[in-house]
Amino acid sequence: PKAIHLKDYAPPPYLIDTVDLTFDLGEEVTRVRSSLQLRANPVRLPDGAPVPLVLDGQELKLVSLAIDGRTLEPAEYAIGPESLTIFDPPAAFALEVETELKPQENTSLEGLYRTSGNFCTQCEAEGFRKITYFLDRPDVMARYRTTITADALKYPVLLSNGNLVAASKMGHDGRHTVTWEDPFAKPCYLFALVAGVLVHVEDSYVTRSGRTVTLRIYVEPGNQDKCDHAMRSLKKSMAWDENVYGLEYDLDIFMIVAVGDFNMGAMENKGLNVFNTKYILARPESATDTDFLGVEAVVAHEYFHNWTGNRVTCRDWFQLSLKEGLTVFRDQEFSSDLNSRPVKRIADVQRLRAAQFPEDSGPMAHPIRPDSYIEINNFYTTTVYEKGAEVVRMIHTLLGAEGYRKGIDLYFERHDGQAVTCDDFVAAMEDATGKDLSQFRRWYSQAGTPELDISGEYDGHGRTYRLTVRQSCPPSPGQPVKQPYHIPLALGLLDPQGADIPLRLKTEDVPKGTSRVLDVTEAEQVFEFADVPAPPVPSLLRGFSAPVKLRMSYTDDDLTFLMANDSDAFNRWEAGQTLGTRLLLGLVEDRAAGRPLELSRGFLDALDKILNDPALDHAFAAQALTLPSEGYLGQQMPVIDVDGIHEVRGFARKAIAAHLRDDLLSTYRALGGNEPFAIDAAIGRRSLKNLALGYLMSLEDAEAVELCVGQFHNAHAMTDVIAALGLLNDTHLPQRDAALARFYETWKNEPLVVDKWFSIQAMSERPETLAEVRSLLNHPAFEIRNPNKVYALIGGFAGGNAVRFHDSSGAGYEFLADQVLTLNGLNPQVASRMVKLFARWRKYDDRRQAFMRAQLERIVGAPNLSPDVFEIASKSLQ
Ligand code: BAL
Ligand code: ZN
Repeated sequence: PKAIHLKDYAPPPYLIDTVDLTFDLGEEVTRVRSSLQLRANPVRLPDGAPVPLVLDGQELKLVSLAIDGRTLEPAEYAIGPESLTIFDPPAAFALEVETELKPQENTSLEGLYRTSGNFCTQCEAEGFRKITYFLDRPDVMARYRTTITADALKYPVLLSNGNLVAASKMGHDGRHTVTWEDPFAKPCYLFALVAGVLVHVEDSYVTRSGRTVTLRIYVEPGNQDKCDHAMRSLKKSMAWDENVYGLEYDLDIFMIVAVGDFNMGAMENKGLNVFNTKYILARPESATDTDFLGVEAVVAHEYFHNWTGNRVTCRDWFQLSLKEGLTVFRDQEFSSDLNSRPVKRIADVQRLRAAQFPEDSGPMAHPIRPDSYIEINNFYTTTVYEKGAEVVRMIHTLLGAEGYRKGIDLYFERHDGQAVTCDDFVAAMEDATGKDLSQFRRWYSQAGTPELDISGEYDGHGRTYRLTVRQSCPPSPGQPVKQPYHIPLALGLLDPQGADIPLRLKTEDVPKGTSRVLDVTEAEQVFEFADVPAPPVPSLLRGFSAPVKLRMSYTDDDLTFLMANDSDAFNRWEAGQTLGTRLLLGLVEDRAAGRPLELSRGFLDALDKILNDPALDHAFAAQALTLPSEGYLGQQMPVIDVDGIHEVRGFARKAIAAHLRDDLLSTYRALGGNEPFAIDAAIGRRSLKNLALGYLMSLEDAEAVELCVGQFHNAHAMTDVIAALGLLNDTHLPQRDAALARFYETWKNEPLVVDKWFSIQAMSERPETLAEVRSLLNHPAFEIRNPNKVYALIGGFAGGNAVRFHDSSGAGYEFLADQVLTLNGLNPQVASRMVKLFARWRKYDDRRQAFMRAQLERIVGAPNLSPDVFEIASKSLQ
């Protein structure tokens, strides 16, 4: 497979103005007729000189080909494995292409495929070429008209983008036909078609300018009662986008279809979003609070794409973060406005650190705008998405809300209906505000997580405080040396009483607030504050104002002080995590050196204060009482001590539980009411209650077990049931197997709940887990063709169970490689996600490295490797 480079971008030689598609859906063969109106691109070919037209196409059978009504002779075109070339087309012409495909054999879930007997499409990034020959690139934008003909009984619902313009009744042949028309030009990756037996729930929304939009969510029969939350989330998204961004929906109908087989979370096709059921279906009995928040965020994300992605799209796939980073930032802000802002920020930063930081320091590190790729599907990464969102957030921080909004308005004024670049976005931000973002652009071109080293010095005579800020960024593949970034450093200074000090730089006449953003632009920079009455404790990178690693020589007392006093809630949490990380890593060393383990009294007291602070938001308290994850701890070590981290973290949990047992019990009892479900403060109560139960269960005493088993049997909300089941799942108690059996029996007809059942078992810390996971592969409910099942069982084990996956026997690695090779032949996108779990192999000890390397080599040497898997496995070995 060959790499594609950003530097080689050239505009398309031909443009397509209109696309008229006719689908004849069949059980054996589906026939697609495509009529395209094409013309030479004047930008590319100013003299109109003829060049061959090369259309993309994969796994298609060409039936007929005509230009302006004339069937082409075989000498006039050539078919390659992935293309159709027409040697000498006119400057403007109508092209008719007829192809046949077999969606029922399509297990890749790209292009047109079957799910639960229905037809469905996924075209981003390059799936449209599996439907018909086309210029499958996002800078070719056309208006689409889609006609679908199918058996009226098997496929009563026929959907495509835009507005329904014609529908026939069932004919004598038992078939019916509909036509959809999308008035907005779009790239082909936003095309969608759905056909099958579906029911829908309907609502409507009146836009700010008074237009009524029909809203429909289509699901398989039996799921209608699980759509309320998604529909409410959609309406909230529509209102939020009007209020915060001034953006209104633009078609008469907005449709969502939820399908059970889907590689991604969801897809923003124009007017016809297709969703993984996981992000639509939610009822309190069968979905957790996390699921509810996920539905809200993903519904919003896809809806927001209507402007950031669809109306203004990407020129090429290197610009993916243009739409994804921006849209993730938008959905994060939406969720923050609807729920608790600090708790959301903590969750987003945890996610960034858990997935993006490792990616950014490993073999797959790439800038948010990559320079090259072999398979674009491999670049739907946490870097492009989550770090991309952080980059947009930093622009928001540097420009302020008002400046940012001016930039957004200019971006749409300039680029509505266009396919543009990340640079166009930044230029709009600059031009609207006058802010120079030239150095800031390095965030788009440099990979790796920058590091900030900060030290502070207080001068009592001069009442000044000097902060020295040094920045650096480690090398990443292809980028040995990095230039300094423009980093917004939000900070405050706390006086000995814990109050914020007014902040005046020595160069300023008056203080500018008590929390402010400094522009860090140099490799080393000094900021000197005046009128500082006593040695302060600095609160740095407030709200995690930049995606960097911060090093500051805080004492344990400083951190405890910040935990208790910082006016920035994120940094209160962060101080606890920093202290917890420091203590746990110290214990890992103690264990390795054979020293006895002991958890610091000061830390226990600080946790005690949090647990017993009645003023604290419950959800925030639960976050603050959670120890840094095993994955995060591992990232801080030069060689990850998997077993040491697992054991020490378990030890610390027990020590905390023993110290706080009575308070944990009373917290549990106070919050443990089996209250009716609501998506509000009850989420926080449940998370703190289940955190308390988790600590208590680490002691495995009879009282805790009784509470846990009782909760499992009696709880109404799935959040509580799953929390209890997850805790039992790590034990060898007889109640464990009984609970798992009962859970399956209760929920065996709900695939999304069965996914939870698989993933819980895959993540058990019990030594038997790998054997159990192997046998679950043969469970009747497991289906390797279904991505959600793979993510739950195989992904749950290899990605969510460090201590068992990295078992020193290497058996976990062999298991994962076996699954990757099976999936490679079925669904390369899913296989590639799984092989990524090997990417960090160099972070482990020699023995584990050797085992993982051997499995990667085995994968790279396997026959018929997809470009998806090849790219990840080979880059991991480099
Ligand atoms: N565009 C792919 C799915 C998403 O990011 O919304
Ligand atoms: Zn997206």
